[in-house]
Amino acid sequence: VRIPKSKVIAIVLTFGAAGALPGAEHGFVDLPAGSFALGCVSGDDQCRQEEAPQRRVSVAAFRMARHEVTVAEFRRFVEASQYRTDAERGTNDPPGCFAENAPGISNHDWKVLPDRNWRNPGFPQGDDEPVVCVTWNDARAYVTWAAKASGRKLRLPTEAEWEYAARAGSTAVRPWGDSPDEACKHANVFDLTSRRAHDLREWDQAHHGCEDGYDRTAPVGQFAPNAFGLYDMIGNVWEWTSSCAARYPLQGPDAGREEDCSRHVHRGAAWFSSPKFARSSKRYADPNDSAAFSVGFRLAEDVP
Ligand SMILES: [Ca+2]
Ligand SMILES: [Ca+2]
Repeated sequence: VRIPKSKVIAIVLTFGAAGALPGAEHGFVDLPAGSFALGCVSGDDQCRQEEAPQRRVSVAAFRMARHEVTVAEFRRFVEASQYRTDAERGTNDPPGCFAENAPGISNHDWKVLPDRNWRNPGFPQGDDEPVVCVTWNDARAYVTWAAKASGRKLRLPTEAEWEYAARAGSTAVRPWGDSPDEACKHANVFDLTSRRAHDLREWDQAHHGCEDGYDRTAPVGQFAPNAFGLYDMIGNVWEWTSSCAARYPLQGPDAGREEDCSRHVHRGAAWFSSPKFARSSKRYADPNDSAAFSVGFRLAEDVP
């Protein structure tokens, strides 16, 4: 589907004093119903078996948040609800969040650490950066709270919706085209900046051959949006979806799947992702209680 930018309508949401909706300051984009080819595009030599076969699927109209949920937005939820994340309570297995145990240390020392959580992911984060170290359970709790607080039909996107939104009509490997070295205008990925900040002598993943300026997470919305006006769909942080782990092919956006709902799919790769991960069709499933310094989420909303 090809949608002219002029047809992409930004929804400006307004709220009363008590009605602060997480994500509202950045807004949502109305996405039209459409069909698209989900999964590996032909000629993508990084494509993995779980991304195939490519299949045409239809998506109903919905809304997508322009940005990933930020630290400030997540803090408002925590302060209003007294919620404690899985990693803070240590109720996940293993307890804590996958992180660096010291800045710049080899990736061989990255592991789940009990004292890492969204308040302390192991590197400093500004309020406008995407929240990390949140599990799928935590994302669901946030969405449930935000929907009730705002009276809106907020939810996580399905993975089909996510890919439809990320592609925004593109049939290339990435929303901007096929080249990973073009990433740095469009996404915060594992680039030359990230490489300098990490001692990755035994790192088996390649970096992107460009400079995006951020060694770890970046404030949301720093890079060019895609054709739908959405920011950071690729890179910055992986984004939890509402879709249970399941093999392709999908019969519809989510129908007919043999599902493992103890794991959910996250999409889009992150600040420490190499080119083989930072692709529109890449999908990864993790346990519902898994937290990582590279995984967050964004909101979707039903059209009234
Ligand atoms: Ca980067
Ligand atoms: Ca992202």
